[in-house]
Amino acid sequence: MSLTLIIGNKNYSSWSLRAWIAMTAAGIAFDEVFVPLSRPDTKERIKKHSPAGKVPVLLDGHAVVWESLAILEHLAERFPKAGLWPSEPAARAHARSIAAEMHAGFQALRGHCPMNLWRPVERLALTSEVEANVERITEIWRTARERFGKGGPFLFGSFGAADAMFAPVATRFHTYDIPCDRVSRDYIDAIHAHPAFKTWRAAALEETLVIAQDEVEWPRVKKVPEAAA
Ligand SMILES: N[C@@H](CCC(=O)N[C@@H](CS)C(=O)NCC(=O)O)C(=O)O
Repeated sequence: MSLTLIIGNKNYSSWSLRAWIAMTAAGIAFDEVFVPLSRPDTKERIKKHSPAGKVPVLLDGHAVVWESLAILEHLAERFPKAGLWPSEPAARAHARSIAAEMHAGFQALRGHCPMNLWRPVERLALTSEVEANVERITEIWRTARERFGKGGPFLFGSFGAADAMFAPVATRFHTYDIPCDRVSRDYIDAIHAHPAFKTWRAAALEETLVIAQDEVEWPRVKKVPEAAA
């Protein structure tokens, strides 16, 4: 049975990136359907697939799965050998906890520093609420790397569902030049060096659709020249 993933703009859609990178990194084959976000017909087009009207949406035969975390759980169940969650129970419990914490939180960072892969790296002043998010996120990354990350550069060693949840967060740290510790910076670099992320980013840089609310310097749109990417 073939899988189809409905996604939004690669430059901006952080939730779409989560499902896409989990599938791509795990070598799960799927077809991709792009629905441009922030258009008059966006909701209607997504609602043809999912009642929630948000991307990502995974179509798997008769199953329709929405909400990025539910998609990751569905994939982990459907492709047990993909290793989306760590095999060791304590590590797996920890991975699920931080993935859920990400899914439910960090609104200040998400609102202040929208994912915007074509914006040149430039420091942005942060609010105290965003700084509190940064503190907690870097604590999450350091703890996972120190306790469970010995087998590779990702939170639990090899790339998995928890990394998929935090990948867009890592791009925000990079894009807005958010100061952080060495362990966190190495993790951010590992996400950026992952082949699946590079593929997504290259496609994002080719997009032309602009979403004003995600451009923090609006009406100026700062876009890195592709050659310099
Ligand atoms: N909690 C959802 C969030 C999904 C979400 O907010 N997606 C945005 C794009 S990144 C969206 O579909 N926006 C379209 C709209 O609200 O019309 C998840 O985890 O998938």
